[in-house]
Amino acid sequence: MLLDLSGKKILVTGIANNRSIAWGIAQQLNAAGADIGVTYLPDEKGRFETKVRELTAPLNPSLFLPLNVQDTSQIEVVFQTIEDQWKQLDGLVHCLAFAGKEELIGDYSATTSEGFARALEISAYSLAPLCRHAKPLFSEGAGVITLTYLGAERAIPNYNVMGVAKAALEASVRYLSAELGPEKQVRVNAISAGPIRTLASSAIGGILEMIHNVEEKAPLRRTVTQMEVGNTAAFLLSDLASGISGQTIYVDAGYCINGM
Ligand code: IMJ
Repeated sequence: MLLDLSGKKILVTGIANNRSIAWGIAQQLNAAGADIGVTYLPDEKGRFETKVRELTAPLNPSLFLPLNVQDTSQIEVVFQTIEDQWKQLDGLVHCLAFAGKEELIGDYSATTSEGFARALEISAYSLAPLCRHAKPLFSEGAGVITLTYLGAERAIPNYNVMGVAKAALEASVRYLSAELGPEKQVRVNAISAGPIRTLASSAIGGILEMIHNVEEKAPLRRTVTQMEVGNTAAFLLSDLASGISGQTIYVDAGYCINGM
C-alpha cells in the first residue's frame, strides 16, 4: 500500500517563503495527490500574499485565503469558505508560531505578561479554535498536524517562552486527540522537527551553532530538510498512519536520543 492522498482536501497554514517548513509540507502533500488550500498572514502591504501566491501557484491551490489567527472573523471566513467550496476537510496543517524578538534572547524570567500571552495565543492556543471550526467539516479519518520543537521539553538557550508555548501545544495535541478521535476517527499529531534554516530561525542568535551541533552529534550526522518533514506530514495525514494519534513524532535526524 503506497502513500496516497489523492482526493484529500488539506488546508496548509504557515507558509511565509520558500524556506518555510509549511512549504515543504505543501509540496509533499501535493506530490502525494492532495488538493491543497493555502493561508497566508495578511499585512498592510500584501507582501506575504504576493510572495506566497507566487510560490504556491505551481501547486494550483484550490483555496487561497488570508488568516491571522488572532482575528476570529478571519478564522470564520476560512472555514465558511471550506464548507462552501470543499464541503469537507480531510487534513489541517498548523505551522504557526510567534514570540516577540525580545522574548527569544536572554533570561526566561524576563518574559513579560503580554509577551507570554501573545506567544501562547498565536503558537499554542490557535490550534484549538482552528480545530473547533474544522470539527463539523472533518471527514472520517481526517488528520491534524502541527509543528513543535525539542525546546518544549528541554531548556534550549534563548527558546524561552516559545518552549513554554510548544509544551502547551504538545499537551493541546493530546487533548484534541482525545476529543476528535471518538466520533470520526480524526487523528491529531505533532512533528518535532530538528533545527532548519527558515525565516523563523534565521532571525535567532546562535541558530548556526545549534545546526553545527546537530551535524556533529545527531545519529545521522546532519540536519533534516523541509522535504523530510513534509514526507512525515504526508504519512501522518494518510491512511498509513490510521493508528497514530496524540503523538509527537521526531524528524530530527535522531538528535533527541542522545544523552549529551
Ligand atoms: C528560536 C528561538 C531560539 C532558539 C531557537 C529557535 N532554535 C530554533 C528555533 C534553536 C531551532 C526556531 N524554532 C524552533 C521556532 O520555533 C521559532 C519560532 C519563532 C521565531 C521568531 C523569530 C522572529 C520573531 N519572532 C519569532 N517567533 C517565533 O520576531
